[in-house]
Amino acid sequence: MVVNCDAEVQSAKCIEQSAKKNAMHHARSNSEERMKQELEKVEQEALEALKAVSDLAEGKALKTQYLGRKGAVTAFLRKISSLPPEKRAETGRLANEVKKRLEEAFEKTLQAFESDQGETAGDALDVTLTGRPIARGRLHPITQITQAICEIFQRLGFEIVEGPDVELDYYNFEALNIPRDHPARDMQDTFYVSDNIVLRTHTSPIQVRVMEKQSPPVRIIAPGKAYRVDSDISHTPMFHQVEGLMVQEDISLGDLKGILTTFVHQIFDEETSLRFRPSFFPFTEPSAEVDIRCVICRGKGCRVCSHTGWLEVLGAGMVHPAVFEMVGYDTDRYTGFAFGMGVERIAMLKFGIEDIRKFYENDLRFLEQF
Ligand code: 2U9
Repeated sequence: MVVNCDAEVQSAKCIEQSAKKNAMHHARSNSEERMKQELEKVEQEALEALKAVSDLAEGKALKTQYLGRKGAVTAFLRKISSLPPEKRAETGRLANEVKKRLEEAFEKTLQAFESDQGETAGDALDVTLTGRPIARGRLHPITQITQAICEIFQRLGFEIVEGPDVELDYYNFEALNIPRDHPARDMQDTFYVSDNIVLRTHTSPIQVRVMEKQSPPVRIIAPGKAYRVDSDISHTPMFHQVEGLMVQEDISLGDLKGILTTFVHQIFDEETSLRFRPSFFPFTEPSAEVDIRCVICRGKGCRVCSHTGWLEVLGAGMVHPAVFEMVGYDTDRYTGFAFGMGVERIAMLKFGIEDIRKFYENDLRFLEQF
């Protein structure tokens, strides 16, 4: 250290001052050195102690002892403020390095104990306990019956086709020979989306769309949702239909009766007889309503068949020539039959359900039975 002394008289004082400064410098250097040594010692001690730890609790306690709020390393970091400003940064950096190394070492050891503990808990599992039942879903009864119906017709050579629920007035009414003044077109019966767009009131528009694109032979099944403004014990505003259409040369009412008889025998049983009653639909001529012998009382008469012994399950007929003309089919060459059924009605008879609204209450106690 150089001390500037220009006068002799001052030299004693100078020397004294210089000595003081040197001593202070040494003292400071020493204290810095001591702190570094202390730091090293803390680190070594901590690492040694960590090696001797035998469980998680002990490890955690040791971590607090060194790295906690009142721990050795934290205390050390606080002491740095007593160092001369120019030494603080260096010592601080070293202390933080030690802190980081110790944190890593503790983390590694504690994690090892933690995963050991997991394994111990795993070993303690009582494998003789009965398992928790896994909740299993199932197909909605309407979906089950829709599929059963479709499978029967698929085996008879029909193809499944779907179409939009939101339909043009043209496909839902116009192309099906349903006149402008027909009650089905009334706001009271049909859900209108706009002037010429409706929620389809039957799945028949699907068949029109197919015929527009494809020439005969046509043998299709159109399952899906239909919508009508109606709600009581046997009607819901949304319900399901399966309709069918077969068009080719020489299709007769006999073919229709044969196909529907086979269908009824397969969906109910071989003993179930059918009867065809004359009826009227704008899109078929002649038209029929198809009844089956009551599947509940077998014809004796009961509440379900209103003591008639018969249940109405299908509507059907020979496709009206006006419908064929709308899609450009040659009415001299082709004939065809069409039929339709409500899926809910079939499901209610098969499962013995009296109120159609049960299907749409989402009550698992009801749905789980099917
Ligand atoms: C085209 C031509 C004709 C489909 C048919 C019925 C008779 C019928 C009802 C049964 C119960 C509807 O769900 S329900 O209310 N259906 O009575 N449906 S003939 O006739 C068609 C379909 C498409 C191109």
